[in-house]
Amino acid sequence: MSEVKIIGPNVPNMPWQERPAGAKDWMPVWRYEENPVIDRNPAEGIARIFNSAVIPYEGGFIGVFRGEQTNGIPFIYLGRSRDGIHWEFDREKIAFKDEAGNDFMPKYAYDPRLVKVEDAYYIIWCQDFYGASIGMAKTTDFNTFIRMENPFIPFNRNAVLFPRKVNDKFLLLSRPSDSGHTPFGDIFLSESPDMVYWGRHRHVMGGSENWWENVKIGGGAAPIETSEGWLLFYHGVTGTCNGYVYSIGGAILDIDNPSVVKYRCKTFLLTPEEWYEERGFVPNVTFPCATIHDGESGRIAIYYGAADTYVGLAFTRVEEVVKYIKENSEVSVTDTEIGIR
Ligand code: BMA
Repeated sequence: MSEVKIIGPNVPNMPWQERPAGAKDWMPVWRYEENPVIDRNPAEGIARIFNSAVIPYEGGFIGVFRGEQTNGIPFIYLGRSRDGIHWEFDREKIAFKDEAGNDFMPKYAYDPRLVKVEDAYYIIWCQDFYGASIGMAKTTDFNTFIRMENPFIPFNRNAVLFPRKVNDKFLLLSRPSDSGHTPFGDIFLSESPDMVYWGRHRHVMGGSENWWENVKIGGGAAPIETSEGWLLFYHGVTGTCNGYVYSIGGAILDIDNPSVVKYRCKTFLLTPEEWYEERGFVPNVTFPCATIHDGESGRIAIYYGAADTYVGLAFTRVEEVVKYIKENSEVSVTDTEIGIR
């Protein structure tokens, strides 16, 4: 039995593959051998699906997918799967309504996260609100999707909701940005009593002196509650003469004060190496948006966008990844302080 525990439900049918023989055993994360799990042109009118989020639902899995339409504009599509690996997508994009039941579609929508909090499922994504900003919607049945008030003014991206209230408040990580490809960016935490009014903002962490994440970072998958704190998979970006490179990093946030970083891995956990990560619409991108995890076994499946073209799947065990993050932890003053000035 694992000493580090995931605090959360059991999902015994989650996708899983043991570390393949020969995979680098000094790294705690390994790739699914059949990657990518979603290929190009996955459905009529959609050229690419990537940067997408999935969740266990009714004995199987459901997800919200960034579908790049053949006109180049991204929207969110619903997908369903029995095994978390083979997906079927709705023909039409998700039809968002406002609270009065009128149609309320964003101009575009990308990088969705999907998080169950209490009795509802929340979708959080990036959309136009007079500039790139965060959109939110709520569903209880995956038939009706109600758009909620935009939590922040522009510019902001990479919003990630915590799966439960902390100190009786909903918590959201986000990354204030600019209107372009943003050559900077730290992760901040905001709290809300009602998912409408967000405030008491705290700095969580910024880029580090380690080069793989020295340009900017952003939230990835919804934090996983563990006996060591909130396990966060995030993306870290470096700049090269050929553009940005997006890798996956790991940190552990204090369970009651998640703006305090307890451990932060100085190395990436996964970086573009395979053809589907290095070659695509935007080369050299691994962009985590979700995990599925099993409390009983400690297994974690990480869903990540690859090269802005595919969806990849990687695996780890909570004990292994937490040990690696702790053993390779390097935290700065701005990581460990409460984050208010
Ligand atoms: C970011 C976002 C992501 C994308 C990444 C790499 O700014 O737009 O959707 O995966 O760039 O292109």
